[in-house]
Amino acid sequence: MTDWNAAAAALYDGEFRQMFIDGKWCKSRSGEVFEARNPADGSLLATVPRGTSADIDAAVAAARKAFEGPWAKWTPYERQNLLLRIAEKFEAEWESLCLSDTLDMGMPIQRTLANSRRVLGMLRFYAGQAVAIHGATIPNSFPGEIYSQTVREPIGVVGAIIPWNAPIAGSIWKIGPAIATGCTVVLKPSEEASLTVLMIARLMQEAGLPDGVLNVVTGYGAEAGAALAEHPGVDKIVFTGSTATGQSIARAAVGNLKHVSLELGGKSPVIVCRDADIEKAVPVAAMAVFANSGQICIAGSRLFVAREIHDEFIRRVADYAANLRIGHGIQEDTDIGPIISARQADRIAGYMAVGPNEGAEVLTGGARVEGAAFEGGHFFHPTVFGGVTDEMTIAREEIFGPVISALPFDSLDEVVARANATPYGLAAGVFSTHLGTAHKLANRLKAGSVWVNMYHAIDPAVPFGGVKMSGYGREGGTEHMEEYLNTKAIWINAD
Ligand code: TXE
Repeated sequence: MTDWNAAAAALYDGEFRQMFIDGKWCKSRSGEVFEARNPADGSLLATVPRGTSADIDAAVAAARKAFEGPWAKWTPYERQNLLLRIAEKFEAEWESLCLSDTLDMGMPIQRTLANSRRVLGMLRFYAGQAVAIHGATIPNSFPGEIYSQTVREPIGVVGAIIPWNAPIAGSIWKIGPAIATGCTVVLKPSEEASLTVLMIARLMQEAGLPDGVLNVVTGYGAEAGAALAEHPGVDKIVFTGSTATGQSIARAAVGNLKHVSLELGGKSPVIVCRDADIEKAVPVAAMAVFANSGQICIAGSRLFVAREIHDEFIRRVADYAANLRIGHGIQEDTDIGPIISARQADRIAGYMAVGPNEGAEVLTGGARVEGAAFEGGHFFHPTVFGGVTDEMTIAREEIFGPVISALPFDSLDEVVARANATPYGLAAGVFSTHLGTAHKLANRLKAGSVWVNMYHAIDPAVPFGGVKMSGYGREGGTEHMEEYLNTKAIWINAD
């Protein structure tokens, strides 16, 4: 059994960690640094370079040089092998990677460990895709011996900007398809969670990733992130984060008309019909929000429950919430870890205050967790609000914390209209034992993913992404490769 405390002490001890450009580990051009702190107790883990536009320039130049250099000559089979070697390396170092995430961004260690199936599966899925990319020979309308065919080409230098709430999966989702297709990457992790991404770069380098194919520039959004989004040497931006930042990235990308994929926020509905299997639905509906302390883009934060079963159902969800164990992510029995930062905690506290002010009733939680064991961190009791109406702030805005708004409904038409009445469209959940009802709802909900009698399922082979202001583009599935490829038509006159 792993002694996580001993492993944590050996992993980070406040030292300086360099960033990664052109296969070399380096400081920022300015020499500035910023601190990476453990959100569970505020302790210093490491300092990292505060990259700015000068570092982004160097990273983009390295990515371009690699894209046009020997990397372009790698066969799909060589890229496939590299991805498989990276997967092996990750598997061997999996506990360290997960521990790094837990220390740097607070996710309970049991949850990071459990993500392995998906992340290792992603790398192996992309390895399969690397050798499956191909064009077509297309019959045309020209007389004579004129042939037309398509070839798929890598889009070029990809700028990737990721948030702090899932650094391992978040970075592999951006880097994996780039390696599969032959692109190169400049990755800007969140300033709240850089350390695991740097570890990922080191493991990839050890697995044989050529210089310049992946570059990691640590730094702040307004400095390094904005410089990457507007850089004329970048062909595509892939971004996961808030809708507001996604809008600013899309604006910045207009300069050289770079391609853009955005995975943004949500206010996802979970609909519990009167014929739902309540026993099974309660824990799933609760964890649809409380997993990762509510810091997940797909959090099913609007819980619509058929009026006949509403009171009973939300009482059970509240009981379930009250029994979740809150603690440091490093403790193996923790269900609810810390919130990433004081800024995010203040946001959540604001919503917990605004709920009752607008007339919602606190059924459980509704406050920060106090006590010596929680000092230096930001912890909240999982919270369920009853008596919520659609107009309330807590029912409209993404909270990104452990907060459920329970809303009764009377008919399917009504709940579909209310569930869809949001600018977002990332995900939705349906609980029903009636096949027809489940199908009708799944078809009519405006969301990139709909889960029936389950939630949170994400798989390497299944496309994931949003509609409306939750963004565009898909990650996962063969669609994901399309995001990193251009199609070229080649005509041949054989006459
Ligand atoms: O997100 P940001 P933040 C939502 C959630 C959360 C809110 C704020 O509601 O409460 O966003 O979180 C970089 N140009 N989500 O501030 O700002 C930034 O450095 C280029 C939903 O963490 O979107 C980081 O690397 N880049 C979400 C990344 O963008 C910029 C996950 C995300 O930061 C930039 C996280 C700029 N101008 C938050 N400004 C989800 N969809 O999963 C910032 N960044």
